[in-house]
Amino acid sequence: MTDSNTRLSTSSPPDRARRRLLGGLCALGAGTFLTGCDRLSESAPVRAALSNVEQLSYKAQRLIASRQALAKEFDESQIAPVFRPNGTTNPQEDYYRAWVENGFADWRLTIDGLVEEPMTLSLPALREMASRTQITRHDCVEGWSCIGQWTGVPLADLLDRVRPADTARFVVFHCADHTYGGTDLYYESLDMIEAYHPQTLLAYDLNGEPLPVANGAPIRLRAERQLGYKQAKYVMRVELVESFKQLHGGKGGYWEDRGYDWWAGI
Ligand SMILES: Nc1nc2c(c(=O)[nH]1)N[C@H]1C(S)=C(S)[C@@H](COP(=O)(O)O)O[C@H]1N2
Ligand SMILES: [Mo]
Repeated sequence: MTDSNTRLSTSSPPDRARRRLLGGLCALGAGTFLTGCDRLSESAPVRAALSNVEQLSYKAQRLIASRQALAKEFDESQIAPVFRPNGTTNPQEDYYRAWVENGFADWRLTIDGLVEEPMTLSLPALREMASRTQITRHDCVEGWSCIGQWTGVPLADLLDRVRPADTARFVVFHCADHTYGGTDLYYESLDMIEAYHPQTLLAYDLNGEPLPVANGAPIRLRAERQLGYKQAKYVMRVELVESFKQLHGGKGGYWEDRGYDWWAGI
């Protein structure tokens, strides 16, 4: 927990997302307004327009700030004895069975798509990176909740390493499992603000132990301000995209393709 506290004050990942977004807003402002001369800016209609812009950017800031709010974190005494598994709990795909058999020794995470430096990382390489630990409540739309402690790599740190292209707007998580034996692989997606949020992790430990197969071994996404179906398990590949229209059903997630909302904010 000390780790997570210091991390928050030192590397402040939300600032990175904020800078990206404010950078965009400022660029817009610069092109439109900073060309005018002082005299022009004193005229009443221009002053009104400028003040509207100020209000707009204030609202945008408020919006960004609220999107950076932290999900509630809990006390160790509140951790559930067993973290209830749901959806796929034991993937039967041959490649997955083989990974389980050799303790994920030849498992690799791929990060690619719209990035300057695509990467593949082993589990030990992920574990060597700076980590964050958080105790949070998972809320499934089926009407149950569960509190667990997650440890993993902040997604922001991984994104910093691969350097997203300016065109990247979403981060897609491709999973190893075909849910309920169907033909579609599970997948999910987040926008860049959610991806850079300090509580968004690729988690490898649950309650201080390696993540069990039932809960998504070897790594699963934790995006703590989103509902359960966003918390992709068995993540194999992280892909940065401009749009998810071309993927699977085009709605940005396995359950979204089946009618759930893409925005699953709690
Ligand atoms: N790969 C994959 N991820 C998934 C699912 C799944 O079936 N496959 N189910 C989702 C749903 S609906 C929930 S509530 C959570 C359950 O996570 P848990 O098994 O750790 O409780 O995982 C989500 N992520
Ligand atoms: Mo769920």
